[in-house]
Amino acid sequence: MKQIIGKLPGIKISTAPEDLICYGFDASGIEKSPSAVVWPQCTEDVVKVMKYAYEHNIPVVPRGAGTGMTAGAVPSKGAIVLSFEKMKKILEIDSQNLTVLCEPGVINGKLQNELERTGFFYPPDPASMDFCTIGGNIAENAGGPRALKYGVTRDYVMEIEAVLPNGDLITTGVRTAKGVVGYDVTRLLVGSEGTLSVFTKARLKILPMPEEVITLLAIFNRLEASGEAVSKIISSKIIPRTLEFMDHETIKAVENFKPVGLPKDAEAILLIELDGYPASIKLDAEKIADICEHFGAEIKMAEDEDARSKLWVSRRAISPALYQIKPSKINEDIVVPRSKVTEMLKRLRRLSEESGIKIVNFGHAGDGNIHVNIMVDKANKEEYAKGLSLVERVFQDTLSLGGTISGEHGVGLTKAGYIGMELSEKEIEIMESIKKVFDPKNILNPEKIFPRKG
Ligand code: 2HG
Ligand code: ZN
Repeated sequence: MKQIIGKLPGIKISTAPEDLICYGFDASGIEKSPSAVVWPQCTEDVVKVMKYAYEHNIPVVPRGAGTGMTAGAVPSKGAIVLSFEKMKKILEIDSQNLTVLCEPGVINGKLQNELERTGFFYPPDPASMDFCTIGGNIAENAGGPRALKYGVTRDYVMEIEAVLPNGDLITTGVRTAKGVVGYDVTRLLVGSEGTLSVFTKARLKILPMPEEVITLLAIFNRLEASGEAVSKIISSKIIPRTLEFMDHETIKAVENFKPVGLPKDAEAILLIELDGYPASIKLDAEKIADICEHFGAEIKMAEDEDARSKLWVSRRAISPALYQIKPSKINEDIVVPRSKVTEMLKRLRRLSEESGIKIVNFGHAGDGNIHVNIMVDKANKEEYAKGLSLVERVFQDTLSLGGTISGEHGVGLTKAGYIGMELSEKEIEIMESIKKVFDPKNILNPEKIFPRKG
C-alpha cells in the first residue's frame, strides 16, 4: 500500500508498522492490520480519499475510537483505515433550535461537558462515553444507560453530511423538528456500521438539563428478585432514566477493579436513576424503593454528586473489569421484552451450570438489554470452542422469548454469522440490495454485517 503515499497531497497518511498495529483492533479483541492509516482533517479530505479508494478498488474502514464490541472497525484485508481523530470540532450549539452540529471525531463525553456548560445535554451515554466518538456512536446506533427514558442515538440524529463510496457528498435529513419528504435515509445511515457512507458532520438533537437527579442502589440477595423488581417498576408506569443491573460476579469483579463500596456478597444490584422536577422524582423514587423492598432489597441513596459519580465510574468500568475473571470474553448484548428478563436470567444460569462455563451478566435491565459475557480463555482451545458453542444457545433462547440478538453493539464481524437466526432471507436480501446501491464495488467496510457467502 506504499503506493498511496504521495497520492493524496496535504493529507496525513501512515504505513508505519506501529500505526498499523494501533489501528487494527477494537474492543472485540479481534486484530487485523490495515494497509494504511489516513487522518482526514475536513470533508474535502474524505472526498479525496474515497475517490482514490474507489478508483483503485481499495477497501476503506472508517474508525472512531475503536471502542466497538463487534469488530465493526477492525480492518478487512488490504484496507485503509480512515481515522477521525482530527475531525473533532463542535461546530455550533444552537440553543434556539435545540441542536448541536459536530464533526464525527468529537468524543461523546466532551460533547456532554460542553453542552452542560450551556444547560443542555445529549442523552445517548454509552459506557465508553469518555473515549467513544459521535461518528462511531452514529455508525453503531449506540445506546447507554439513559436509553431507558430517552432512547438511543437514532432518536437524536437529525442531519448527516456523508461521503458515498465513490466520493459523492450528500446531506440527509432535516434541521427542523419534523420532516417527512421521501424515505428516511438518515435513519438508514444510523446503525449502518460504516458500510454505506462515511460521516463528516452530524446535527444532533439536544435537551435542556433536568432540574434534579436522584440515584438509588437496590441490593438483592436473590437474582430473580432483581428481575422481578425491574418488571414491576416498569409496569407501575414509572420510567426512571436508568435501571441498570449487575449480577454477583459482575459486582465482585468491578468492586475489585475500582472499589467504591459495592456489596460484594449481593446476588444482584440495580442502579436506578430518576431525573426531572424535585417533587415528582422524589415521589417516584419512594415508589421504586417500596417495590424493591417488597422484593427483599436493601435500598441506598447516593447522598451527593461525589457518591453518584463514584457509582457511575464503577458501572462504566464493568467491561474492562471482567477480564480479571478470564483473559477473554465472548461478549453479547441480547435484548428480551422487559417482562422476560427474569426468565432469561434463569436460562442463562442453567446454561452456565450445564456447560461449566462462567456466564456473567449485567446491563440495561430496564430495556431488557442484558450484556451476556461468556468468560473463557482463548488460549484454551477446548474452552473457547465450548464458549462459542453457547452463543447460538443464548440467541435461540433470546429469540424464543421475543427478543433480538443485538441491542446496541451491532453485528460487525462477530455476529455476522448469526443474523439469519433473526432476519428472514428476504430481509437480508433487501439489506444487501441497499448496500449495493450505496456501494456497488463493496469497498466500504466490507465483510461486516452480512454472513460470508460460500
Ligand atoms: C456497557 O453497557 C457496554 O457497559 C459494554 O455496552 C458491554 O462489555 C459489555 O458487555
Ligand atoms: Zn451497554
